[in-house]
Amino acid sequence: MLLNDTIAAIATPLGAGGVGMVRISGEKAQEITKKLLKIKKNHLKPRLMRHGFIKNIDEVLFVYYKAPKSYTGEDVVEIMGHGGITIVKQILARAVDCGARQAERGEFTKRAFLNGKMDLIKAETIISMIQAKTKEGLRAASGQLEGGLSDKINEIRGKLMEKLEKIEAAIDFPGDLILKMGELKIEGIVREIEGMISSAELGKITTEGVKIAIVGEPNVGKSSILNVLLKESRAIVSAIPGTTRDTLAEWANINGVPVMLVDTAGIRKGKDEVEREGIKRAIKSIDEADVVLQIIDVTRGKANKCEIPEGKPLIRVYNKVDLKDCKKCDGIKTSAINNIGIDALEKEIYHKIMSGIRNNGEAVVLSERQRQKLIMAKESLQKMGGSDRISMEASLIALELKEAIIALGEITGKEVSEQVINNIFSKFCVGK
Ligand SMILES: Nc1nc2c(ncn2[C@@H]2O[C@H](COP(=O)(O)OP(=O)(O)OP(=O)(O)O)[C@@H](O)[C@H]2O)c(=O)[nH]1
Ligand SMILES: [Mg+2]
Repeated sequence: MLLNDTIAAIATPLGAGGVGMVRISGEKAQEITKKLLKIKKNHLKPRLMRHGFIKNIDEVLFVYYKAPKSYTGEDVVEIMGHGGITIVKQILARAVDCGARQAERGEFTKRAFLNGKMDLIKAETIISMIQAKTKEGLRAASGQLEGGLSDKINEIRGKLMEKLEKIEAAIDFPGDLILKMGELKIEGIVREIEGMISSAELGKITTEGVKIAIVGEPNVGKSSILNVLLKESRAIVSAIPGTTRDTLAEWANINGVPVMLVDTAGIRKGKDEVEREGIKRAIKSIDEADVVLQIIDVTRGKANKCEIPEGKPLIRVYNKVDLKDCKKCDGIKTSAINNIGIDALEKEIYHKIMSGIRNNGEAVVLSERQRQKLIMAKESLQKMGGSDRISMEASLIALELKEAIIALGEITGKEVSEQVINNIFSKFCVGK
């Protein structure tokens, strides 16, 4: 991908709206804008909103940002027209006629990264913010925009580089090849990284959410439970066993955590091919779920507790308590049709989600890629500092240290391959 051409894209969603924006970035942004708007004056004044007409298309407002004080670090012009699909498409087409190239996904943000306007943590944080499903998830991600996490990782990386220098100096004096690990003080850094990894688990949950499968025998009230949790009548409910035949997934917000609820076909010996396929899918969704809700009908005596794999977080939900009390039930008691026990169920779901992680209240939002790198850095450092190894050859220590330094550099983007960069920015939309 070239950096020296000028790109353009529609920056607002394609649909009818109040405003639609086309963004242009690159050396020729000014020149293209002048052609587009038929402006004669030699220079556009930076950061001043102006008014103009694009012939046969629209009446617009536009702002010029002079490099490097722009989102991408290049000359940028943002043109705002009335929000109509044809209008913005036509403005973009005209910009292309005037010399711009249509931008690829995430190309504006990629340029911002390559021009040093932001590191990869910020770029990936922006993806998380755009995808945030709850305000809690958004808050966790946006708190990172100011750069606290980048600072922390850069600081750790800096400390490790200092240690590496010391060790490399020692290697130059063969007499001192054995180092005392204690003198390196690696444990504190390992603990710091561990703290970040566990905070990242919380960050992942609040931004990406978790998957919950609702399973049980036919007719126990699985779809009814889904509907009350969603507060809408999403799934078909009927007294006929075997109503739900396919899996049905829908996002809900439970105490700020985005939760994908998956309603499934009742598990029994399937009567026909379609039902058997539905049951297969139900069993598969148990596998894929982070938490399983097993719904049991209290009127039906001994519950058929279908096989839930050992270790899978499980909540037993005894439903239809309006019909029959259930004193010895070891779970949450509900009546889906009377909205009884639903608050308790939501609390229990939240509790189960959070109990799986170490929660120190601080959420760090990292992509899976970044989390893996943090784990790699930690493991390299731990290889150096095992308690059974009081001493280790300096050249080996240096090797592990370098690994950790590279892994941390890959998180912020200081050391990262072009392929990784392309992969990250392809997750953005066009125009971002
Ligand atoms: N009395 C009572 N009836 C309920 C309750 N929850 C669900 N039902 C009824 O039980 C029947 C089955 O409910 P569904 O939600 O369709 O059950 P399901 O588990 O999804 O059933 P399948 O999709 O066939 O596996 C319906 O007639 C519901 O109205 C409850 O708490 N109390
Ligand atoms: Mg159902």
